[in-house]
Amino acid sequence: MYYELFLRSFADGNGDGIGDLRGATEKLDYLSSLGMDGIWLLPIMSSPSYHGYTVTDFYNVNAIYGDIKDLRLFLAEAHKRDLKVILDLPLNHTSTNHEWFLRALNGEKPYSEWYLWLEDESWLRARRPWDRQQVWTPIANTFYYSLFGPGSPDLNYDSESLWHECRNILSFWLSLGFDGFRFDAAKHIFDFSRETGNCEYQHDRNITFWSEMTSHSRKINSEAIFVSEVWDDWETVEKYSSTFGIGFNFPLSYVIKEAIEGRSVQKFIDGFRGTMPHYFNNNRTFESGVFLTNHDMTRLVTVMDGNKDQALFALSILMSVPGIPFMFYGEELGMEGVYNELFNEEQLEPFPWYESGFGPGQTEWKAVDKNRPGMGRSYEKQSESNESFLSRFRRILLFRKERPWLRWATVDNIWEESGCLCLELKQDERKISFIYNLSDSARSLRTGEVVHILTGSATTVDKRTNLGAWSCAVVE
Ligand code: ACG
Repeated sequence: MYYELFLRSFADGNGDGIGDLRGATEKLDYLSSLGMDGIWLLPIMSSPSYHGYTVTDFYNVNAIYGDIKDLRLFLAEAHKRDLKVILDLPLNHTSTNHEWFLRALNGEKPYSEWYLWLEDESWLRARRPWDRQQVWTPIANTFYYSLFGPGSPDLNYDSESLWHECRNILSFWLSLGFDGFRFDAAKHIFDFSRETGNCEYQHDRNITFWSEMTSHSRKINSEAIFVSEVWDDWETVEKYSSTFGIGFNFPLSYVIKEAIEGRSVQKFIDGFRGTMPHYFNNNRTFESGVFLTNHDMTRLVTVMDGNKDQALFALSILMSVPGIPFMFYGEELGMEGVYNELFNEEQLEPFPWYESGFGPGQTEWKAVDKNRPGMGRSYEKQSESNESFLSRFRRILLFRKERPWLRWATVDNIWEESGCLCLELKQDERKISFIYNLSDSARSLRTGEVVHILTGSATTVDKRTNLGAWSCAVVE
């Protein structure tokens, strides 16, 4: 299990109100107590943006987070606790303030070749595939290609010397002790076609690029971990995943949430078959990075309209599917937040350590709105009770932690019975069944002896189980 950590909002180690590496180092025991095996660190390189995806120096830590020494300590302390750490690396673009871009504007080589400039007026008609936004930004007498907006000019990987630079970047971070990378925007390396003058994903060329980068990394650390961010349908995710070893399963995150919203077992079964086909057999060439939400999405409790039982139910489903679960920071507290593309700080609010909103380590870099003091959402408040959202959430995580074999399990069967969803998994001699009630009222069905209630309530009498609303029972 991996924890997706946004340093700025997590824990402050130097009293400036901004989360940093020292602060996060202090909280590693907390992450271990949640059952985590690793951390996905959102970008930490020098950057003018709060999210860090527009980089100004690929070989340095953003000064607000600390320095290389702080990073080494963070990595060493994480490793002491058997926590792997992967770095989010946005190689698709830079900041407009990156020296490379500034020198490119001056016409200096090789930098001028490292970005994409308008060569034909007709290219201006190109639009971003998913929302039809324009992709060319005017500057001086020309335009540069910038799929993610004017602040992030795309790098042009037609240039050989850029590939060389990327290999150096990977070597740099791996030598510092990172265990691998979450490769940002993996399908975007080549996403503009000179031939048609349109945005078009060139999947084969992208995969060639990533094969080169991952094999280079494996020469430095043969066990390096790579996770691809390919936000797309299942077929596209699958195309890329073998190269990386782990591919984020975006479609599954929708299937789980939509099935709950629609209270539809059939929707889940159809979606699951479509988004996890590789888990029905043993011959896998990659694993799924499974998750419910991330920093580009509305938070879990908010999606569930504030219904915490449904949120825990969603987590129970996630914790029973094969693959590697990833969890966005703060979801364990039931933090709320709506994703807003233009101002996406909304779901990045400071992690509330204290009920008063203040105290040592608390970050205060932005105003809080959805997760205010006194709402009972803090770590402090929720640690007082065994029945708090945090305590219930943690128990579900620990259930998974105690069954590491589920990562490699095969799905034996998935079916509907008496309005409930049943999922059976196996590996060698091991077998486990999950029974979920995706509805607002109790259901009764024939089962084996329930040994564990992952969330909600269940009672078994004479092999008949009465399963409460939004409950998940386990027969093992
Ligand atoms: C990554 C990071 C994100 C970051 C960047 C840029 C990339 O996680 O935080 O932005 O460094 C697209 C890209 C992703 C990208 C997101 C934000 N994420 O592919 O790599 O945008 C469709 C498209 C997707 C698209 C998604 C966005 O297919 O490509 O993601 O919409 O909503 C079904 C469909 C599926 C569809 C979904 C959603 O599932 O099957 O195809 O996805 O529905 O409709 C950061 C900041 C930004 C800043 C940028 C420079 O967060 O604010 O601008 O950096």
